Amino acid sequence: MSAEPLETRLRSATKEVVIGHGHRFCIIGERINPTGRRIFQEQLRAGDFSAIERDVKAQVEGGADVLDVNMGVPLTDEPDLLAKAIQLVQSHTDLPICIDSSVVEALEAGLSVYQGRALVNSITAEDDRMAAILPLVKKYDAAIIALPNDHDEIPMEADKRLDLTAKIIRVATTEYGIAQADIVIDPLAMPIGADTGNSLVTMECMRRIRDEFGVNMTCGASNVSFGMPDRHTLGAAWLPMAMTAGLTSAIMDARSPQIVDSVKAADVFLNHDDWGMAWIAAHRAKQAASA
Ligand code: THG
Repeated sequence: MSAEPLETRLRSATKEVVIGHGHRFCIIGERINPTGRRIFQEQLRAGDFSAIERDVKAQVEGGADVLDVNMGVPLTDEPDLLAKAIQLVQSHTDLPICIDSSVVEALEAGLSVYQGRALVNSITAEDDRMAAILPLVKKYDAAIIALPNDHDEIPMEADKRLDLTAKIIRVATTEYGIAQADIVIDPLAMPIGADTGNSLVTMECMRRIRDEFGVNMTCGASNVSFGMPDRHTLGAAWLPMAMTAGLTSAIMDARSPQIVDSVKAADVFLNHDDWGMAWIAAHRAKQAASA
């Protein structure tokens, strides 16, 4: 027996995005993230936010539905930086935001300035993380990404990830009053370069989480190709497979036409794009842009 498929609603001040099993895949642009970008880190430390404006534009043009915003720069006031970045992003786009931080104070600072209904990224199954973050999610009426791991250890067995998913959903709904539809599980995409069996475990988790709980799922799609050559081709193959297994959104490189097009083509074949209208509209927009 399969659980009822749930819908997660995110909003900016003026626009709503629905994540759901019967809907077009939700592309969350990963780019506004200084991890591994030394120059961007230096700019942010110096108060130069110009790269953010460029990253917003490139991802909106590339087809992002939501933008992830992470300001994890070492030795900075992350709450202040994240709040400023969120206000800046909202002044340049009407796409909803996924607020990405491991620092509770930064998540709260981001939520306090955000206009709309945000996606908070993320909690784990650890009781102290849930206790610190879920009251904020409730207070600000946000949705939450949850990772089925505890004490910084990523379980490699699907059964363990399913158990932790069940725990998170039970605690968030019964102890913190979060709607199950607002819990987005990250089934933990791991680099294929570390173990080529990783991807099958993740996809088994996706199928079981969809069938048992009906919740939406997202993951860091770039993780799967980390350390491998030709990352975009791997991402373009992996995402449609994951979509078939129940993945309904991903934090991904929205600037890559190869990856974005493969997702949009898969939406057509999964019957998530009525009459292929979105596919045709995107094609016409590309033709108009190149004319
Ligand atoms: N799950 C959840 N949230 C996440 C992740 C996840 N947030 C962060 C991360 N993983 C997803 N975001 C990114 C952002 C950028 C890159 C990968 C994932 C990336 N950066 C370049 C690289 O590694 O080659 C480095 C920067 C550059 O040189 O441009 O790929 O898994 N819930």
